Amino acid sequence: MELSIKSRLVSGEKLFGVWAEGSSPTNVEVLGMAGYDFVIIDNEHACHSNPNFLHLIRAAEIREIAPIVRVPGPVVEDHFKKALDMGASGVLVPNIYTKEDAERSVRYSKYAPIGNRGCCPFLRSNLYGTKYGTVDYYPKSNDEVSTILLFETKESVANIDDILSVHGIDSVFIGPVDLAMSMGIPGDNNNPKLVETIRYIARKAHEYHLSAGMFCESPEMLRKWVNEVDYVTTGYDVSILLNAATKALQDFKAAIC
Ligand code: 3PY
Ligand code: MG
Repeated sequence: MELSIKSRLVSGEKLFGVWAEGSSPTNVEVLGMAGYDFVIIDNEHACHSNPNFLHLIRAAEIREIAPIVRVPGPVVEDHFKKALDMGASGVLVPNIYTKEDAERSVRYSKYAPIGNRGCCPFLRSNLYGTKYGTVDYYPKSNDEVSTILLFETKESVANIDDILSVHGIDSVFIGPVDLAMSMGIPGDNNNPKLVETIRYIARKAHEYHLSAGMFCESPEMLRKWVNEVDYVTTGYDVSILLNAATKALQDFKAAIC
């Protein structure tokens, strides 16, 4: 990993991220140029194939935007290994329900003694052996890689103390979309039950000295949560392109009216 957001999160810096749902490295490069701190390459909902997300990680590095990969879930070790070995600076793990899910996430993303990630120092993540050598690479990787758990099920909220006491987790990310669905109130962003639950997750994260991030749909949504969360994602590459393209077309059409 070339770029780490871990120490920046610990220092309380407010960070802004964006999702890569499209599979274009150029999109990632441009998002870096726009000044985002991190990009989440979505391997849960989007359709990146493994060799392609290597290109997205490279594009992120060129523009110094930290590449985080959202793996499909906490169960399959291979998903973590491929993303991190290619040089992702962290993993976002969705569909967390239990303490076992958190333990697996740490086991697959951190080297011993914290986890049990399969070892090889000659990976791209260590610039093929040249970045930290063959001994220092493992502790350095553990220092730099962010293991971020996505709280988006009511079960994860019920088990929050068990989950957050697992050593090796770096951060909590709140997913209001699935969380609302899991609570039986899909799409109801202002529902007091959802609002209270989000507040509770952020408070708990801070109680465990972890940073709390959140998916924000709009600046208005961020205004509501700015005092409770430390970092946010602000949209998708594809929706940013769609909105800008729609507006540009409208503006040009307006010029000939
Ligand atoms: C959700 O809100 O469910 C997400 O996965 C996005 O953060
Ligand atoms: Mg989700």
